[in-house]
Amino acid sequence: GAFRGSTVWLTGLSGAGKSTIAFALEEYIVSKGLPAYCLDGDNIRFGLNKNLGFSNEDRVENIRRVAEVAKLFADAGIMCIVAFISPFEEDREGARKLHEDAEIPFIEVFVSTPLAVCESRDKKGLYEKARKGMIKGFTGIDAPYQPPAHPDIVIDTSIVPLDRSIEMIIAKLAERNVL
Ligand code: GGZ
Repeated sequence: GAFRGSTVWLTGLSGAGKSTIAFALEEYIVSKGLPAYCLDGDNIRFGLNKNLGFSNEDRVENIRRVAEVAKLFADAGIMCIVAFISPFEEDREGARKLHEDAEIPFIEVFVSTPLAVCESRDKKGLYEKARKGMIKGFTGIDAPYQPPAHPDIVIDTSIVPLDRSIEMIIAKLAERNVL
């Protein structure tokens, strides 16, 4: 089918592999000559959302703004790939509804890598700090993560190789006539 803008929404714990999947998907789409752009903490939390921290309230506002920005990118004809923990089901459902009301395709990918695996990776040493109480309110340790009830795709990166996870997302996009 013809390419149209869409949002691919990745949710999961810190260290689950959201960013890795997001950037590999972006690279794949762009290599096909199609427009894609990732939104993540690095380009949102240091700019648009630099007034927000990690309280529940701030995470809700973080995700609300990210959903609005993703909708704008998708409406402009770009595949917007979103990689935030987005721990609350209500907020992800809000993001989905925002897109569906505008008839913009929205695909939720639950990066379900278990906490034990994320914690063993501990790329930035944040889990260790959270366990020691040096970071308060860390997702999965002393702040909640609500798994999606109805994700479009589930990927456990401790089992599924990166190229296979990209194939799964591409197949779903094709099924939705987005690609
Ligand atoms: C969770 C935190 C926290 C707390 C800082 N809890 O591995 P990272 O470093 O790069 O990914 C985490 C990122 C999470 O930001 P999000 O904007 O995705 O979160 S949310 O969707 O809940 O708004 C982690 C780092 O920020 N980080 N403090 N307390 N992750």
